[in-house]
Amino acid sequence: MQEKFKQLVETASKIIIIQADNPDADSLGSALALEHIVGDLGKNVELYCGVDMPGYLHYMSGWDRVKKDLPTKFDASIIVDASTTTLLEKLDQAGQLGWVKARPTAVLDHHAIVENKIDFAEVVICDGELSSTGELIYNLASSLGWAINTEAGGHIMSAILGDTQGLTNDLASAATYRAMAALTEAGVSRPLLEELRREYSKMPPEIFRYKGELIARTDLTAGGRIATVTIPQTEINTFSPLYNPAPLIQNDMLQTTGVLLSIVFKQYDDGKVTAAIRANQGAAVAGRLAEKMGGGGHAYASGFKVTNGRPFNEVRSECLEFATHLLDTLDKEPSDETVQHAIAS
Ligand SMILES: [Mn+2]
Repeated sequence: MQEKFKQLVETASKIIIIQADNPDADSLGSALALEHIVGDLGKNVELYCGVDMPGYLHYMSGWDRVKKDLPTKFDASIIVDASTTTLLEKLDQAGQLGWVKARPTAVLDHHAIVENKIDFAEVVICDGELSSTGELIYNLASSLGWAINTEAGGHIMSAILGDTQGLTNDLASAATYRAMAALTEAGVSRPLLEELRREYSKMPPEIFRYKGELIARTDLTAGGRIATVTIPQTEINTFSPLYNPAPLIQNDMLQTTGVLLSIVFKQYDDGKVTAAIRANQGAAVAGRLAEKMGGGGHAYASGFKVTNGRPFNEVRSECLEFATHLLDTLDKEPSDETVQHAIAS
């Protein structure tokens, strides 16, 4: 597969790097790293993602080169950090998925179990053992002898740190640390990346106040094991452009004694309901819960979206019922595998 990937890149002169509709530090870091690595091979590279890059990722220089329009002319594409067509909805809706299918496509990913696999790619390099697509790109470039300049190295480091939550979760293996060490030796500064990341994830004062409101409104249910809060359309309108409400509060929910799961619901006026689910260590059920509700994700981070007009209260109580059942049977069932479907934002 590695040789095939090399061939695909060498044969093309213009390459599009595609991120799925749920960009994160790993997908953006991977896209930007590849832009440098493949660009240094003399290729013309453009970056595509169907949705805007969220503000908290703007610390990565080059994020603004990611475009929401697919160029009309290109020779090949590389899809990073996703193996499912479910997450290429925007491309499909724009009628442009066909353009991608008509040309050689490579997939670089690390999600172990995937539904609705991308079946049109000639090259799929997917290693479920790796922490991140960033780590996969590091390995790939190293073994192909492709240079990783300091900027590419910084993006790879950001990608790894994103998916491993700063090397703190169990996705970080000994090999991940070795890659981090090699990148450090090559001149990438983690403290500098950290400083930038913190600067860009600061909240405006009105968001700081709003966080207090969300905390006050948080429900602790199922004997204090599940923390939930609901964000109505008016608050989505007022606060979402400034800061995504779910990450604003979910870490604090999980840092509350007894809480195993945190669920942030968003209730839209058009009837749509989304949920962002996060789980603590020892309660690896986020993926299964989301799956039951028609979504997907990882054992500790997942989400779902309901668009069939079911009343909000019905969706919420069904979700809490499933969640409670999963927590009640924690010891009796195998833990989640990594599953990737559409993850609600
Ligand atoms: Mn990833």
